[in-house]
Amino acid sequence: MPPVRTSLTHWGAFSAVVDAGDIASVAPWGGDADPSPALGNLPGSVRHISRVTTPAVRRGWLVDGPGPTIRRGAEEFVAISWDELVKLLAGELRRVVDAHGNEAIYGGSYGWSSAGRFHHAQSQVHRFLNCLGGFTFSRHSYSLGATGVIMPRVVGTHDDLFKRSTQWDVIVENTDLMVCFGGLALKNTGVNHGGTTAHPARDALNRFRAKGGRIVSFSPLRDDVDGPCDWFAPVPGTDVAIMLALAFVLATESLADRDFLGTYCTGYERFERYLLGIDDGTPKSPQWAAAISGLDAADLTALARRMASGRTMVTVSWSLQRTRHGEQAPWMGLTLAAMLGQIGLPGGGFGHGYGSMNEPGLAPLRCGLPRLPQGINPVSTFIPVAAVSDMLLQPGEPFDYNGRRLTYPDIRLVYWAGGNPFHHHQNLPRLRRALGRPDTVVVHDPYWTPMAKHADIVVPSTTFAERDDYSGSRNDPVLMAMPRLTEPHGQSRDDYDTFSALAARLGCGDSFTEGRSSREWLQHLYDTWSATLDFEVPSFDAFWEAGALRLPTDDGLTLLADFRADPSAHRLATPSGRIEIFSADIDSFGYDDCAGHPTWFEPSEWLGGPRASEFPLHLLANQPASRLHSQLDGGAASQASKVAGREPIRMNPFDARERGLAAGDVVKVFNDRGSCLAGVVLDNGVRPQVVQLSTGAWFDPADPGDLDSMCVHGNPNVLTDDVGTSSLAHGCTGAHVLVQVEKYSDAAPPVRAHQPPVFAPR
Ligand SMILES: Nc1nc2c(c(=O)[nH]1)N[C@H]1C(S)=C(S)[C@@H](COP(=O)(O)OP(=O)(O)OC[C@H]3O[C@@H](n4cnc5c(=O)[nH]c(N)nc54)[C@H](O)[C@@H]3O)O[C@H]1N2
Ligand SMILES: Nc1nc2c(c(=O)[nH]1)N[C@H]1C(S)=C(S)[C@@H](COP(=O)(O)OP(=O)(O)OC[C@H]3O[C@@H](n4cnc5c(=O)[nH]c(N)nc54)[C@H](O)[C@@H]3O)O[C@H]1N2
Ligand SMILES: [Mo]
Repeated sequence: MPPVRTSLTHWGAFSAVVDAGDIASVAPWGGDADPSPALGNLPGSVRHISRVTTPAVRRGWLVDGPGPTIRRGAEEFVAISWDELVKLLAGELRRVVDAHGNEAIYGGSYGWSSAGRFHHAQSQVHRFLNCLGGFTFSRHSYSLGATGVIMPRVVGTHDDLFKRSTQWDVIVENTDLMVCFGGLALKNTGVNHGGTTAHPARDALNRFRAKGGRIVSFSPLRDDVDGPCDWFAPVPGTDVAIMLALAFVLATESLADRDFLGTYCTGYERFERYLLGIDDGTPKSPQWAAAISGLDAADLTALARRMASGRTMVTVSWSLQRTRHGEQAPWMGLTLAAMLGQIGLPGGGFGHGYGSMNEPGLAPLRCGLPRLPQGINPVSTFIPVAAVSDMLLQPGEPFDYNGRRLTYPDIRLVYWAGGNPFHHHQNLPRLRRALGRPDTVVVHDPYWTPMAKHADIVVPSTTFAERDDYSGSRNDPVLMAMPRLTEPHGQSRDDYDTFSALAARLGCGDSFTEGRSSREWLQHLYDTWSATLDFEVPSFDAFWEAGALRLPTDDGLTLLADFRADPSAHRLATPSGRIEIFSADIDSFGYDDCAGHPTWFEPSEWLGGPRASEFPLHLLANQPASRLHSQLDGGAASQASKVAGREPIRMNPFDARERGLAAGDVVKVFNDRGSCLAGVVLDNGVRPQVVQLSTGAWFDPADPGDLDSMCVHGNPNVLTDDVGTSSLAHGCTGAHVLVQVEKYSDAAPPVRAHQPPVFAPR
């Protein structure tokens, strides 16, 4: 009988049967009532054909040495030994640091990597580069690029909006109406950063409905809410106009809570002038919003009245801020909730990300977690994370960010461990040009992702299944042991061991390892953490033996309840200490794409604009239901979702008929930036003129030597615009893009995305 062991991923805990060096099958962990279907990608993932099994170097780099080239992604690789790899890579790092300084290394290394506190790849690479003297880093995330800048300015925090959100049980007990902008997509609650051992959202919504709670969903997709709801399908990208119209009804029908606005907020009067159209002559009325959003004005008026008549939670999904002017939707959602006056009351007020991630609605831990210290970065140069191509293409150019004027550094070496820019970044043809600029691109990954194929030096990493670690996530009640399930495949090594060897060769070995093996680090981090706790936990060995440790949580939270109870004792960390409906600071920056109060800006990519005459379909590039991002795209659950081997594109039968398309057809999806193939799925639950193509299909150029090549697999980021949300945050805007779709009548090229690259002899 093969051994059964328990472990964990970002999308859930499981027990695995391990056989012949791989995960043979998995079963969801006992405590999980609603396991993620993405668990189905795990069997076979250790020895998958797409694993990197040897250290490898792009042939041109080996022959010609470092330097800019557009050949990245188009050349053969040469397998080298670990000794050679360490020598070459340490030598190149030394050269770049000596010749150009540490600022010339871009080590932001954005990406989700795997769960596990110690082997977290981004923490490892940051610690390593800090030991080497530092690196240019990145701020914020692709998840919450706009929120991460706007919300601290207007409500004093962004983390607490998720970590200390109003909990599901409080919503079930107290809320009458959830008004959800961007729906409540349960597919997304499968996932939590750092791992998750339970998925309570589905059950909470069932209990909420059973108690008489109602859901209103604004989304172009019916299935963004599972089960009964009042569904409004607006023109994508028009939620701010809709929220303004709801606010307009509250303001003009004496339904706004002026006491709350006066006591807990600042700047409502300034905003109200805009709302009523006093200065610009445009009242933001339901009629005005109806013309923009395609919804019915009377419906919006009725909804505003309904919202004011009971306990209402206004929630805004994260997708709404992953678009141009993405700062406005969460800020306007907060403003609308403030006008209802229920912020800080149980079940009322504002939520951000119910249905975006498992975390919102879950109880936070009453303690911190074991954490690998990353050291101190002596380099202060950074970019907003989604400006990576801008940085590489425009060294020395100034740019605006959050009230500051910054300059892009001159990057010579790009170091990536634990992320996949060909998954996360926009306008991939432009990214490929940007990656042609540095002297050297280094990638650590267990798999031959498109990013690894675009590297000069590829370092084979182990997966979580091939090493000992433990989990930990701030809103998950269980710390789980993640014991090694099987031997490392091929020549793969833990990132920690690679960095230890590089650090030793570069003369900073002791400061990187502090003399500890990875096993000793696990114990050390656990012991250091347990010494900080005000309650007893078992010894490390006892924890490891038990496999799981339940930690105490803060239960029954309502977001901003403290602030409501005593606004002077619990001042918000904003300049006024209150909710800033008007921000004098933002206003003072004078940006033309982010004003001092929430504002409707016409999107650049939307059905109401001139671009739609050429590209008449609005593509939603949302999160995939069958996997986490690009991870394990070759796994069974992800593969089962493909259509004719391509990523599925969902569309309304009406739009398909107009184009002569049937379910199962291969189509070309295109605009002026690029094109990809996809497989048609028909669905009446998709708003007409909208198509949905999730992210995560591995980029697969028909001709790798052509920087503008079509992706034959269906990665929507060949189409998206590489532009920031605004001068304020410069967040990721990948959620929306205008496209055209047509039947692909040629023989569709084979999908080779999960094949390793071609290797050349030395
Ligand atoms: N168009 C569009 N684009 C988007 C989005 C969108 O909505 N629309 N969403 C954005 C969002 S919210 C996000 S968070 C990003 C996600 O973007 P990423 O986080 O970059 O995507 P992942 O596929 O999770 O990449 C993680 C990589 O880490 C590797 N990995 C796993 N374990 C290890 C390890 O131990 N060591 C090393 N070295 N590597 C490891 C995996 O194999 C994988 O290649 O995408 C963004 N991009
Ligand atoms: N299964 C799975 N779950 C995931 C992830 C994954 O890769 N797979 N990724 C995780 C990560 S890193 C993140 S950051 C979160 C992201 O969480 P979100 O950003 O909230 O997720 P999305 O799926 O991109 O978008 C949610 C829904 O918003 C709707 N929507 C998009 N644009 C608009 C709009 O303009 N108006 C309205 N009203 N609705 C709109 C879309 O129909 C979409 O299905 O998801 C997390 N959860
Ligand atoms: Mo994300």
